[in-house]
Amino acid sequence: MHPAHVTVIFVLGGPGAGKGTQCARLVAEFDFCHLSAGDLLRAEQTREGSADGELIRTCIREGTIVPMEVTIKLLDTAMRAAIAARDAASAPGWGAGRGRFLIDGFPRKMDQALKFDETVCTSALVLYFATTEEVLLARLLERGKTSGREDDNAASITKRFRTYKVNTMPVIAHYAALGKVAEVDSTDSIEAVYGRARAVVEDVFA
Ligand code: UP5
Ligand code: MG
Repeated sequence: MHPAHVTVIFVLGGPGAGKGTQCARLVAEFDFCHLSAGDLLRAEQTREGSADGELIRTCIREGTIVPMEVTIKLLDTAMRAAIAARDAASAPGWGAGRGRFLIDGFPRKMDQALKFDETVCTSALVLYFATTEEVLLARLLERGKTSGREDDNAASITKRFRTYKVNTMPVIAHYAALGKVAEVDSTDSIEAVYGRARAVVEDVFA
């Protein structure tokens, strides 16, 4: 996709940092299409006839990263479908002729970052939600009481934290070196964090 037609913001941060929560708030106020890589993978996992269901289930439970070809194809397809649906609508919504995407929880490994930049499009910004592991753990265990997510348990959470440190933090460092990272402290209340996130987004699209 040509960068002239699409604007992508990657939304990163540790497991439970509030990526999904803040993206939901941002799309309610700004013109964006929100795509969560984790949600797309969970939908593919349960899709009838999917060849990757078992692989995805195992990776998510083990907190490891699904091979990039699977995730990039899901994202690319979802982006194209969203643009087509928007263009077909009688009153086009988000993006005003330009595809604007919040891509949540991706890329979480350098190979994915480089491949996406090369084959889909480059990102304008990385919105990075940062907080401590203690805060992340408390949020995930609390959510695990009702979420039904197979990875919201102590054993999977430990593995997710390790993968995040080993694979995803270098991605954030890579984009920081390119001057693309806006870091937002996500320790405070949802409302307070949103105030900071919206200021970043407003700045980009002012
Ligand atoms: N909450 C949120 N913000 C709060 C705040 N400020 N104060 C108090 N509570 C707050 O929030 C988590 C919980 O915290 C919620 O209960 C919320 O109410 C509360 P949420 O917004 O869901 O956080 P988020 O960062 O989205 O957490 P999530 O668990 O979704 O992050 P992960 O990055 O772990 O999960 P994701 O779905 O992205 O990926 C899951 C797995 O898929 C990965 O582990 C991996 O195996 C696989 N995957 C890939 O292989 N490749 C990919 O590219 C992407 C995923
Ligand atoms: Mg999420």
